[in-house]
Amino acid sequence: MSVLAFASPTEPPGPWLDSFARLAPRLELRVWPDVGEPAEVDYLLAWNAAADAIRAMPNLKAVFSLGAGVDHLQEVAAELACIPVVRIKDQALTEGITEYVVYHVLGFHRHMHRYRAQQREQVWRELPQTRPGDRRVGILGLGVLGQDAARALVALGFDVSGWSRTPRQIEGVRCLHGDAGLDQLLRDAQILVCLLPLTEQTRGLLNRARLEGLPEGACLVNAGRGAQLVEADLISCLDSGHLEGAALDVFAREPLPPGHVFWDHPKIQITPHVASITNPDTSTRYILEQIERLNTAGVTALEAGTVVDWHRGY
Ligand code: NDP
Ligand code: OXD
Repeated sequence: MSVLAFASPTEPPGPWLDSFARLAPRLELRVWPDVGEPAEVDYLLAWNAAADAIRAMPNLKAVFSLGAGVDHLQEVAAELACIPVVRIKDQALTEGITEYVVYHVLGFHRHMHRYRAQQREQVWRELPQTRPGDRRVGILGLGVLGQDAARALVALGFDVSGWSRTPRQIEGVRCLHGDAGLDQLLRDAQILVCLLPLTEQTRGLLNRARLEGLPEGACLVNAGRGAQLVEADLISCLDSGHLEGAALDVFAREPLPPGHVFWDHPKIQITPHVASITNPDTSTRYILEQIERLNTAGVTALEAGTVVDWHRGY
């Protein structure tokens, strides 16, 4: 019987154990640090600070990140060089992100942030209504999530550009890459959406120079990772009026510390890293399918695009 362990100091194991017990009764389930003999563990489900567990388990056949991001495993990337690390690719997760992005893009597009400010001042004033085709949205990251969000925005009629590391082709989307592509996207984007993974290249990407490169009055939606945004630079661009609003789901420190300047900022909307919450039931099915592929046909049979390449960092 294969042994699967769960390791996360922040995520409750209960829903995952229930899903695995129901869908894979032949797997033996253990929860870190009470895993008995660590050498017996075949597969690890890891989220946030699972480095000790990974270091303790010498015979892992695969590590599954309990989310789409794998930056939480970067500190053990060297130890994971010979073990496939698989991230979640799940329709429920993707739908959640697309809903979050569409919600905020529509909100900024229809000036809901400005109407909220007017309401606080008891101001009755009509703001101009722009057609979606005249609203330019830029998406940083055209992977599983960025592509889905881009397609949904195109379907609503928005003028959508996207940026990736390598060239991409997506119908209806102006696909850009490289430094010149980023400059072009920022120059145009009235609403900027970040769905990038956190890597050495994307850390601090949204700094003052790049935020100032956005058109006057632009808005930011960040559901990638908090460390991609230089927080003080966002505040000064909002306070100077260069940017009109920001919807932030991810933060350099999570939970966002009490008293942080973001909490009370009138131009910032905060959600607690819930743009999409990993669904244990559908994700368990995905993980079991990958375990089956690994056992029957080896690492190369794992779904393309979900196995982490530590050279590129995601
Ligand atoms: P993917 O790996 O499928 O896509 C990543 C995209 O980012 C790709 O298009 C990739 O380019 C691009 N990219 C990476 N590095 C660079 C770079 N240096 N320059 C330009 N483009 C770059 O990831 P997902 O779409 O599945 O997820 C993206 C991120 O979303 C996750 O890593 C996580 O941080 C975040 N996330 C947030 C959630 C939340 O609730 N807030 C939930 C789930 C995920 P290329 O196409 O060339 O490879
Ligand atoms: C993430 C996730 O990577 O929740 O943020 O999947």
